[in-house]
This record gives sequence, C-alpha cells and structure tokens, in this order.
Amino acid sequence: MPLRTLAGLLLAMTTSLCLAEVSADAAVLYQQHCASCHGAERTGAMGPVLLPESLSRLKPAQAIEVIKFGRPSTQMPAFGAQLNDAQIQSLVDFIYQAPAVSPQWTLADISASHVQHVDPATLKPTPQFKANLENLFIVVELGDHHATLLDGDTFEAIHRFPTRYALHGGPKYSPDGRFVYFASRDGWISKFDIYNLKTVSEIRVALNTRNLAVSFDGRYAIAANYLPQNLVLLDADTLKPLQIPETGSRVSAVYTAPPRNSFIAAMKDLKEVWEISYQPDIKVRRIPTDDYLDDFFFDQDYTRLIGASRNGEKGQVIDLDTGRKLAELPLGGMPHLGSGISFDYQGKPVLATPHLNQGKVSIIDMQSWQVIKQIETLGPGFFMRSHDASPYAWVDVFFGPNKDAVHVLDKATLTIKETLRPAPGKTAAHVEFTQDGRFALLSIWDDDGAVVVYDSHTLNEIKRIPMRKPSGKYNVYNKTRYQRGTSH
Ligand code: DHE
Repeated sequence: MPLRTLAGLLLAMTTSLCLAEVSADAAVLYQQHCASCHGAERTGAMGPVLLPESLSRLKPAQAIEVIKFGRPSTQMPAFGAQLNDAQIQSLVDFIYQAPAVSPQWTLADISASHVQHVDPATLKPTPQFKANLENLFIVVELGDHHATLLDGDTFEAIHRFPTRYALHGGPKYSPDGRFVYFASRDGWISKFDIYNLKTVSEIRVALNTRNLAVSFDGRYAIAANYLPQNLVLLDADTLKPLQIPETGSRVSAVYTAPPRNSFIAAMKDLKEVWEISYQPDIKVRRIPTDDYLDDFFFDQDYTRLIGASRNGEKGQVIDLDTGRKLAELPLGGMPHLGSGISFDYQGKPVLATPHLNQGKVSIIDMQSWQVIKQIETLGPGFFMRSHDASPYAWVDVFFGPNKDAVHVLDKATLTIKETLRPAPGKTAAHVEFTQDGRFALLSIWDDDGAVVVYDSHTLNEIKRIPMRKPSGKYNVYNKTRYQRGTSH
C-alpha cells in the first residue's frame, strides 16, 4: 500500500476514534450532569426534552449559553464552573444528534403519565369569583411559564397559575367556557377549571406535540404530534386516551371543524388531509391532495380549507365535502394561514393573512379566490386579529428590526391606518379583542413585558398590565363562538 494511502487511512481511523470518544464522553457527561432533570433518554422529566425535534427553535450557540450560565426563572443551573468549553460543546453536539434508537411513547406511557390533581367530585359547579364569564381572557406568559386569568371588563388579573414548560398553539375552551385546555411542546395536555381556579388533570400524550383541539360538543380533545408521529384522541372530561391514530407522518396541527363535528389534521409528510369525525362514531377520512399542505385556514362554515404548501410558495383551496381542489393561490413568502382572519370588504368576505418570510399581508377574495391586494408591512408578521365591531385589523411585525411595530389596517380601504410602537425595542405581537370589540389587547413579548389595552376605535392606550413575556391572549366569547376575526 502506498505510504500516503496508509497515512490517510490512519488519520481517518484516528479521527473516527476521536469522534466516537467525544460522543461516548458526551453521553457520560450527559448522564452525570443532565439525565436527572432531562431524563436518561433525553425525553424530559423536571426539565424539558432534549431531542432534535424539541430543539429546532434553539440555536446551538444559545444552548451553549444556557448550559454555561443557566436559565433565569427556571431550575436550570449554570454549569460554567464545572464543565470546560470543550465539554459543553460536546454536550451540545450530543443533544442535537438523534439517538440511535428513536424513543417510544406508547399507550402504556401515556396512561401512566395521567395525573389527577383534584378529585372532580370536590369541584364547585359555579364560579368562585365575580366577573362577566364571557369576557374573560386567558393570557399565556412564556417568560416564567404561567398563565393569567384576566377580567376583560376591569382588566384586573383574577388568578395567575403555573403551566407546563413551553406551551404552544392557542389554549382551547370547553363549549361552556368553564374549562381551558393547554398543550406544551413536550407533549403535556393540562385541563384547568376556570370556575374553581384549579388545574384538574394532566396527561403526557407525546414527546413532541404541536397543538391541540377540542371538539364542538366538548366531549373530545385531540393532540397533533411530531414524536411519535400520531394523533392522540382524549376523553375531554377525564383526559384519558381513547384512540391513537398512527399517521406515518408528522402532524403539523389539528383543528376543530364545528359544523362538521370533526377535526381536520395537517400532515407534514403526506400529500393528504385527514378528517377525524366523531359523530355518530369516530372515523378517519383521508383526503388525497396534490401537494404537502401545512398551515390551514377555514371559511366560516368549514366547507373550504385553505392550505399553504409546505415549501411556503403557494396555497390551495380544497372543498372538504368533495375532497376536490377548487383553486390555487399564488402566495409566496410562507403565508401563515393559521393566523389568518376574515372580514367583509366591499360586501364580500375576504381572507387576510400575514407571511412568515415577507413583509406583507395578502387579502384574498373568498368567492373568486383571487389575491386582491398585498399590503406592504415593515417586516414579516406572525399574528392577525380583528373583530366585527371594529373597523380595523391588527398585524404585528414579528421578525426583523421593526419587531416593536404593530400595524393597524383599515378594513374599508385595505391600507395602513396607523403604526404603533408601544414599547420601543421590544417585540409587540398578538392582539385579541374584548367580547364587544371595544378594546384590543396587545402583548409586549418580553420578560419585562406587559399587556397593553387600547381603545379599538381611538387607538388610545387605556392600561398597561405588567406580565412576563405574554404571548397569546384568548377571549372566552370570541373563541367559543368561533368569531371570524380570531383564531379558532
Ligand atoms: Fe406557532 C399557533 C405553527 C412558531 C406562538 N402555531 C400556531 C398554530 C400553528 C403554529 C399551526 C395554530 C394551532 C393552534 O393554535 O392550535 N408556530 C407554528 C410553526 O410551524 C412555527 C413557525 C415553527 C415551530 O417550531 O413550531 C411556530 N409559534 C411559533 C413561535 O416561535 C411562537 C411565536 C412562540 C412559541 O410559543 O413557540 C409561536 N403559535 C404561537 C401562538 C399560537 C400559535 C401564541 C396561538 C395563536 C392564536 O392566537 O391562537
């Protein structure tokens, strides 16, 4: 063998031995320092899951900082004094790698995780506080993993309580507004009794969850999961699992379709839309599509589904009764249809959606399915909101240097009426209206943040309520009546 080839071989062998040593060392370090809180298999315990699916929103450089300096407001300590830079780097490399064997989360695991915090027989059937029950808000505070029950008449907090780590997607109410269900990215579903101000029960349905939906009749809750790739249908009363449709695909999200008595699920890796009906029996219908559809919006009677293609370059309108494609929408720039709203423009219903990759709001005629206008904004936005009693629609500028701006759009002219900067330098995002539409509540998305209450007509600030990185706000009336200006 020529000398150079032999040298190359030796070098390659040494390198791969070194890599194997590094990862073996990292595995040992992980068991020594991390496993007691994050689980021996990285599937989470007191601390969050440390698998690639769960870390997609945290950059490795941020992970290094967290290990070195800890995380404020959590039990994550600083390891900077115990571990050197190379060790921390090897730990980061380790947690961003998929384990050799994908961790399982079976029906037995789900059932065993169920926690009954309160005996339902001890719960009072009426609210234990005085307020207009239809004008309550749940505000999710991501900063220290809490939620606040806010009185929408007085804008006073009624109760603040801990949630699971990293909630995602809107919490969903039972039809009577008494219970609210939360989903966390680590797969926990929690049921909170607003009347008694108590978390009643919890269950861990998956290792990585996207969101949850509650059926129109209030009997079922369903979670969409990436890990394992399935849907988990729960009895909404007990939170016990009923069925686990395996999907063979990551499930991007699941939505409730009230008039259809069904749930509609978006599949990340299948050219299909799934409809899970629950009346008279639970039945799965698979609707083939000619593209991967990810993010959904529905018309008000839930016969039309508007989906964005997975690559974010176009949209499609599907007739949910026939399963046929009705139109294609030329919507580049990753439209965030899940945040879309609808309202009337010149006597016709339109859909308005922000885009995650481009600074614009697209307005689409919901009869002809033509894009009738694109309103330029100061950057890509995440959330949109309006209310039938308000002349305006609000959209944030979540990404880029103008993240502290929020646009107020005039629904009659499809132009920007005003741009507000409620806390210069801090992200302003996600608006929700009071039941009557008179006030709009906006989050200052910062650890030292606030919910800012505006008069929705004059746009004057009415009140600022300090909160810890408030994200979404959810009004009981608007959500349980599936108002077209809010998320469903
Ligand atoms: Fe969300 C809702 C998808 C990142 C905060 N988000 C939703 C929904 C979907 C979705 C499909 C609607 C389901 C529902 O409410 O039940 N979100 C996605 C993504 O694919 C994306 C871009 C990447 C990801 O890793 O998941 C994403 N989302 C984020 C964030 O980074 C946000 C800003 C912070 C966070 O909490 O993770 C975020 N998403 C939210 C919120 C809602 C939401 C607050 C509910 C909005 C509402 O008004 O109902």
